[in-house]
Amino acid sequence: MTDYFKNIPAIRYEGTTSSNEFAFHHYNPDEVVMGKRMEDHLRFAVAYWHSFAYQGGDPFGGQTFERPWFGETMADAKLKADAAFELFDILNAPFFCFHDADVRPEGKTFAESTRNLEEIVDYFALKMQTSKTRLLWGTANLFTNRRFMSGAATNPDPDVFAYSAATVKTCMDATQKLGGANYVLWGGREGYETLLNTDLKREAEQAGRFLQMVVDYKYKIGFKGTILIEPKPQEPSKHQYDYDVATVYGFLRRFGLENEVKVNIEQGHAILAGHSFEHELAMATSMGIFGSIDMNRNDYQSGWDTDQFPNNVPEMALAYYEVLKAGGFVNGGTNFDAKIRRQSLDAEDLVLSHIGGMDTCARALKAAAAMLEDGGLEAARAARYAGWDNPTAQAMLKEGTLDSIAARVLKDNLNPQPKSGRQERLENLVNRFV
Ligand code: XLS
Ligand code: NI
Ligand code: NI
Repeated sequence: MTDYFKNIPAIRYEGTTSSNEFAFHHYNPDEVVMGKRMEDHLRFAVAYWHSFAYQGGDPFGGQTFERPWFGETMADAKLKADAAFELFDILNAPFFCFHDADVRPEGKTFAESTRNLEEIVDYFALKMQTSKTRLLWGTANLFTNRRFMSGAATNPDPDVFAYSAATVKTCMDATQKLGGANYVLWGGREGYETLLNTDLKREAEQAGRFLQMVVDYKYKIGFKGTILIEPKPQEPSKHQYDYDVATVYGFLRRFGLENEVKVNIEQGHAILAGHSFEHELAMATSMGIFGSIDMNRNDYQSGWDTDQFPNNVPEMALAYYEVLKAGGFVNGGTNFDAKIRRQSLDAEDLVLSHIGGMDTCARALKAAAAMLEDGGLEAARAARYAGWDNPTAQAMLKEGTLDSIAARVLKDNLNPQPKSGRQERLENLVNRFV
């Protein structure tokens, strides 16, 4: 027990009429939406790195937060774990996510780092015996330490490739031991700063081989979860290889891994790639590689990954619409890859940020479900493509050739007339639900 969150009560659903800020107003875990409890739909996870490891720094200034667990010893790491599980309990959070570097001090050697990780994993396992919180995903931090400055799997130095592979092994072991539902690979430094020193072909081949090893190891240890790649177009490296969902799909196809690996899609990364969040989700579901989401909010002005807590319900509703339309999460969930601002110093801020995130997600989920149940959007979409249900159209798609089609266009004297795309009408329809 720590006294870090003392005086903060367990957060319960009190509904929209309550003015208690330490309560949920929209997130009611037991409320059934489209036949499923809200908690089981949303599968919220607290991100260890933002809530417990982030110290409030930005490029112009260092630490602003003071937390009793900031230190480099195993005792600090355990105190951090105590506080983390206290927050999970306060929020009634079903899941959490972590990187190795968030939870254990770096050792002087690889062996020492691994021992530290194993000790903390055992400590987590003990805590999980009395906590409801499960592991949504584990991952390796292959980007903070200077050894990874030129990449992990794509590093020009084979020893860094080896160190990275060994690190991922320990993190997959940790995830397996804690019963994680997924294992995530975000290619933090997998990219380049300048082509003048970069061999793109080699780096891609290294990355493909690395991912194959991850998949092989998954089968070797009998890990039942999903392997997820998290796309991001820029930051920290100028050109990140896993630019967006479509790029990742191309990479998976190139190495024959499109049936083995799915994607973890982050709102802020979608915005950095010049897409909307729902675009990335729709791309992934259309290609059968949708896995999980990192829910946050990017600043639309800064062009940087600001990782704020989400609060834009109309946008989030369109995102959950894509998730629900695809059948909802299987192993995935809603991870708050979001951090409080560096001026938000207090324990209360950590709690209230999550309450806000969970409430806005709940509002978005309910709006998305109402839109799906209404059916108007899907009916309009189906009507727009109805011509393709015609047998002649289907035959053209399957067997047509340019000359056979040209002959038919001439014979039938085809003269297609444009039809309205009805965008504003559909936007008005959405507006009734958000
Ligand atoms: C960074 C990423 C990172 C991943 C996990 O931008 O979002 O936090 O989610 O490594
Ligand atoms: Ni993320
Ligand atoms: Ni991110």
